[in-house]
Amino acid sequence: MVAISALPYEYELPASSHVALVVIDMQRDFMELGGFGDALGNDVGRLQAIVPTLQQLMAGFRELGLPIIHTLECHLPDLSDCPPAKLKRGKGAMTIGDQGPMGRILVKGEAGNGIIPELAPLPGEFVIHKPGKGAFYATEMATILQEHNITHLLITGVTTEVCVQTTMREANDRGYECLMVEDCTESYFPEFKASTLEMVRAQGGIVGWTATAAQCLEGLRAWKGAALVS
Ligand code: C5J
Repeated sequence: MVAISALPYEYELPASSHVALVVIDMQRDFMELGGFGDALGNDVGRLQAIVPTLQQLMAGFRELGLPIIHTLECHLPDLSDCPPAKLKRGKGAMTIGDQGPMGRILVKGEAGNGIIPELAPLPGEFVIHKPGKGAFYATEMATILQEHNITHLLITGVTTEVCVQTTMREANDRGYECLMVEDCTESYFPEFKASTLEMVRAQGGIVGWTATAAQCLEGLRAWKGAALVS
């Protein structure tokens, strides 16, 4: 059995497994000045640091012919799809739907809502627009995973304790084997990232596993290699 070296113990990749990479909300709204993260008073600079590692992981998935699912947190221009709690809360200098330097904040199609160019999806990759924090709420995520027989999800993106963790918990409850890639996720709050990593792998992996991108790539290459010789 091939496995990724992970915490709290090895993340097994049976020959029959189907793996996908989930890249959560690597959008200008969270990563750049003038977006939603910045409007809420956060230091967006912290999030930029994971981009090169995530680029390497995405390149590995593409080289191995494995699927990548990108998500964007966004809303229709009339905000009719926005959960009411989201509109009521999170009020900084600017909030969802307000005009910001890169267009209306968290509104689909606005410049600031796009994925950062360094991590742009390639043709054929899945792109999910999500109105909630989790990738399963009011989206086609469940259908895509079922249609492609996906069993294992490597989860990355921003922010660790909000949309990344919510998606991992949703996926875990639906029976997917989930691993959070620790150097491909980030938070505006380092202590929240550290706590999230600890809590998902606590109690024998109550929500799943954590590993680095290098550990994931090593395991995935071995798994693909084993499949080719069998
Ligand atoms: C937040 C996200 N933090 N993508 N969104 O509001 O985590």
